[in-house]
Parts: sequence; structure tokens; C-alpha cells
Amino acid sequence: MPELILALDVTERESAIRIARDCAPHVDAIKIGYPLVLGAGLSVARDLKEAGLPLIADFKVADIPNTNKLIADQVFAAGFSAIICHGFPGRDSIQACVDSALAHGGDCYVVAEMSHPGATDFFIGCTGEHIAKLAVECGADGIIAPATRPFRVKILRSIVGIKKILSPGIGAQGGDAEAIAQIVDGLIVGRAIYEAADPAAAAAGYARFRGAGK
Ligand code: O7M
Repeated sequence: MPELILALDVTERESAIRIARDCAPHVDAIKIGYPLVLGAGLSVARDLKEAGLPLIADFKVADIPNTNKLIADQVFAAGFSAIICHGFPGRDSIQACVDSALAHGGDCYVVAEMSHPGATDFFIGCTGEHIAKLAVECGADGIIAPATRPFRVKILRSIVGIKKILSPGIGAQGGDAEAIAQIVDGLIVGRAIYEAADPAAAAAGYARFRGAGK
């Protein structure tokens, strides 16, 4: 049964807190990244935790191992439950984030393949598969794979097995929630919820896909 993850990419603290509070009954986790943290400061994480949901840090960390470790340690110290890193910097950089997550009792997810049109310039071929394999070998909790390309998610599933697949690209980017809910562990939805006239109602609409079996 896939979880519903709210990608809270608004840039103002007050609206972030309001949307998180209103949507909390319908979602399983909240993912924030540069838009909100640069707009409102890292302390917004503490405010959002009051919604009572796990917080995922989407900084798509993509540096050398030492810098990745420094970033990941700060993320967990700020109260996040999980960190997302890029896979393309390679095994040692992924491992640094996984090790930090393990040390803090958190999770680490690795971007294996992206959802936007430009991703086809780079990821498709053997890159996504290679990153997914590295993520498994490093002991990551799962990967990020595109809801806009379910056929790619199926290929990546054959590599990661029972590891989690969290999937963005639903709604605003054209991915179909019903189709992707059958094959992933987490639906990441942003604009289709936070830009809706009634974000809580939109979240409740997507929450019905949590019942779809994998
Ligand atoms: O639903 P949206 O399109 O408004 O937002 C999607 C969110 O997922 C947004 O936070 C993106 O940064 C993120 N995302 C993608 O859209 N595509 C990807 O390939 C990867 C991510 C992501 O979450 O990576 C961790």
C-alpha cells in the first residue's frame, strides 16, 4: 500500500505550516527542500514537525563523501527522518549519506532516475539501473523513480526488489496516480495538492490511492 508524501514546495513559512496542518490527516510524510528552506529557514522543520508527520529532506545531496556526510548529519540534527541524495556522484558519496542515516536512526533514499522531460538526456539507458544497483549495494532504504515513466519504474523495481520506491511526477507533471500506485511504495505529490483551492480536499483525493496494492 503506497504512502502519500506531500512535496511542500511553497516558500513561505505561514502557508507551509497551514497546508501541512490541513493536509496532515491525509498524508503519511512531508517532503521539503530548497524552495521552503531557502524561503523560510531551516527552523521551519521544527514548526512542521508539529503536524506530527515524518519529515523528508529533499536536498538531492550530490557532493563528495565528506561534504555529503556533513550535510546529512545537519539534516538529521534538524529533526528530519530521512534524507534524499543523488546517485550519480557514485558509491562512496551515496554510502556517506546511508551511513549518516544509519547513525541517526533515519532513512536514506537515492535518486535513481528523474521525472522531467530532460531526464531522458541522461538517465535512460543504463544509468538509472546502475544507480539503483548502487543504492541497494550501499544499503539505502530505497530509490526515487519517475511516475511519468511507469515502464522505467518496473525495470528499476526488478533491480531494487523489496526496497522502497518513492515516485514523483504525479499530477502537475502528468503522471497517473492510479497506475503508479500499483508498483511503488510512496506517491510524492506537490503542486496538485498545495496549489489546489482546497489542499486538504486534494490530499484526501490522492489519499484514496494509498489503498492500491503493490
Ligand atoms: O508534484 P510536483 O511536480 O509539484 O512536485 C514534485 C516534487 O518531487 C518536487 O518536490 C520535485 O522536486 C520532486 N521530484 C521530481 O519532481 N522529480 C524527480 O525526478 C525527483 C523529485 C524528488 O523528489 O526527488 C527526491
